[in-house]
Amino acid sequence: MAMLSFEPKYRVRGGTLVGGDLFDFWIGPFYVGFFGVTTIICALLGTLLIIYGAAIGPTWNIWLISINPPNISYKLALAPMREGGLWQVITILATGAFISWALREVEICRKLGMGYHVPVAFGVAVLAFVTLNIFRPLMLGAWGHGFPYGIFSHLNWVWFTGYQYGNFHYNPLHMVAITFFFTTTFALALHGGLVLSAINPQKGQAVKSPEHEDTYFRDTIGYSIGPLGIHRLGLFLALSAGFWSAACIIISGPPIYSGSWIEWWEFIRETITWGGN
Ligand code: UQ2
Repeated sequence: MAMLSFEPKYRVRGGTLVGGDLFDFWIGPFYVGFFGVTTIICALLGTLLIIYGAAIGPTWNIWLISINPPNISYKLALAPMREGGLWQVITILATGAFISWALREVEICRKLGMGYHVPVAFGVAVLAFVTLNIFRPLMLGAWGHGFPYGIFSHLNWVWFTGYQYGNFHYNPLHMVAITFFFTTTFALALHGGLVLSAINPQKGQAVKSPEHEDTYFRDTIGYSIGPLGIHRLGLFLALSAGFWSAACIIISGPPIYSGSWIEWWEFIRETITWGGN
């Protein structure tokens, strides 16, 4: 079915989680819904506050603008607007916008009778953000542990946080996360390459079938995961990258681990005798 006739056919009432029929309409191609309204409100307000924060800050240099969290000494209290309060409000609005967006995706899935894979996937990205700026600061007892909203400033935060734990690349779950990121790009390169090689042939050549794709990999490595399987694998790899990223930063800090990740590996020398010292 052509897209132009498909869309009106499926623009039907229902599937909403909140608000019944009240926000059950489209603006142009965009479904609105209750969560479309909350997304716009949170995103617009948050963006305006970022611009306000830039306006009362020292620079309009796009690389240097930064909305900073409160000083650690404010602990988990609300800070004055100019001293991290803006960051706190913007963090709440950002989280509100992300969760609203995810729930709008859920409503669209329900409308179309589809699975919830896309909102679940987006939810893992939201989890990573919430872990960094809400869960971990809560665990450490101060909003000041969140990262600043700025281009260079967030890079400096990552640098600083990494060095606080010696060398973050020695964090075992950071290693797991990176391995998933690399494997994700590897799988997408294989998949993108395979699909283009089969269905985008030279002029005059026939489009090849999924059987060709399976056979290509059976001929090369004796195994094909299949045209459905590769997408299951891809989603698993990508979600795992996000999940273990959240896990590796949540274990960095009290009450879990506050030493150097380099020294963490000493447990192997201490618990296993390799016949030496
Ligand atoms: C495949 C298949 C696809 C694919 C790809 C494979 C026909 C169109 C890429 C091959 C993938 C394999 C063997 C898994 C590789 C494992 C890791 C961890 C990267 O078989 O089916 O469908 O796109």
